Amino acid sequence: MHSTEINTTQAAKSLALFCKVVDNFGDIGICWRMARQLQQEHGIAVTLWVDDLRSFQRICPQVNIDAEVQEIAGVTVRNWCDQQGTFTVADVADIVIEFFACDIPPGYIQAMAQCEPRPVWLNLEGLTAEEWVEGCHTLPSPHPSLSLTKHFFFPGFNNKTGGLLREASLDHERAAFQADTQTTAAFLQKLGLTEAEISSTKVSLFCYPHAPVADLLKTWQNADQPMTCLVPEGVASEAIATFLGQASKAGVSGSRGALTVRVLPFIPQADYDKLLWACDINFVRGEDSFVRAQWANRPFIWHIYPQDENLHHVKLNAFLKTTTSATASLVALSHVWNGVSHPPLDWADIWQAFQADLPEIAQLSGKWQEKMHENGDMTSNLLKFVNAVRVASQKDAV
Ligand code: TRH
Repeated sequence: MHSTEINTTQAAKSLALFCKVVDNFGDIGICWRMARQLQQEHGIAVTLWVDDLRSFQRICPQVNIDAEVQEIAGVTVRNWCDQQGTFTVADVADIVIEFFACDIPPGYIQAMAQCEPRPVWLNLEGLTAEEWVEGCHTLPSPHPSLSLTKHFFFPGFNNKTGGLLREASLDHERAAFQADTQTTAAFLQKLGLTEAEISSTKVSLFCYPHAPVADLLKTWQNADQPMTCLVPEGVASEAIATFLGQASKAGVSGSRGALTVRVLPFIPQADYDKLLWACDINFVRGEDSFVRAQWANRPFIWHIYPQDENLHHVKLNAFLKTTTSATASLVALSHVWNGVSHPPLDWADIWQAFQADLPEIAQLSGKWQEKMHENGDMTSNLLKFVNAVRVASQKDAV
């Protein structure tokens, strides 16, 4: 926490991360992941302010939705609920992050303006591969009336951006899991998969409700190899219920032709990684699962978060242009999956072309991962930037 004394050389020790859950799980998913990494890998005392503990509990069952303050995995979690109370400089952390431009409490901002030195204040933005991000990353934005400056921080896919969230031990854990078929099988068995399902081609499915899931399921039904589609409860419920002929509830499964669909419970965030590692192909969405799929070493298809005026199509194409793992078949499937194109092609043709390219896509994905590693991880990059801002502001103060 802050003191009113000038603190010239010390590195930042505390951080407050403000998270407003707009919808779904990505907002809290990203904040929770980053909070843990800051604490575990960098020893920062993190306070995560979150306004929707119920959503948080879906991805982290330890969350007590009635607690005002709680400690989870070394992170202080505070229920952010209309706190109009007066904050003092003692409440202000060395680093203050507002996620996705959420408005942090005005009283907190007032207290920030009284701190010496000022905290480093960042607005952590959403992920996009569009080029304009490079010009906006780390830009300062002075407060209109207080002596405070906020900086924009953008995740991204090159070293002109903040990079992507990735824990230091992730690659090692993923490789060990994937190399050990018994561990993988035990994980899948725990989720209810039969032996036959475990040895089939496994696809995880996480998408928004408007995805053309029925078309895809029909295609897989006619596959020449057994396929198992693993879908967390609450995802594409309507299309899944139609396929199953019953409500899409955790534990329910059904088969038609070559395809078995199994509904999984919505699993804790750490296990979601394992699901991606255990499957042969992953359908992911939004931001966080999209990034996790890139570290899973498996081909994936992204369902992008929909935006007005089809802005998301621009973002999707920006990514497909940037990534080195997009074969023409992957682009074609991504386009129909996201409604960018409605070609008169048969779904079976699109899927078959993608399937034929899977070995090549897997190889290209490995190269893409290596390229992303060169940018460093977002949390470390963010802390480097924070230190640079602190050093610069201390020089200005002299
Ligand atoms: O849930 P998302 O669609 O989230 C977001 C939000 O909509 C957000 O407002 C928007 O800005 C962003 O998308 C682009 O998808 P995402 O980002 O993949 O987040 C899902 C989180 O849920 C991720 O941390 C993984 C986690 N998860 C689990 O923990 N268990 C599960 O079973 C599944 C399917 C996901």
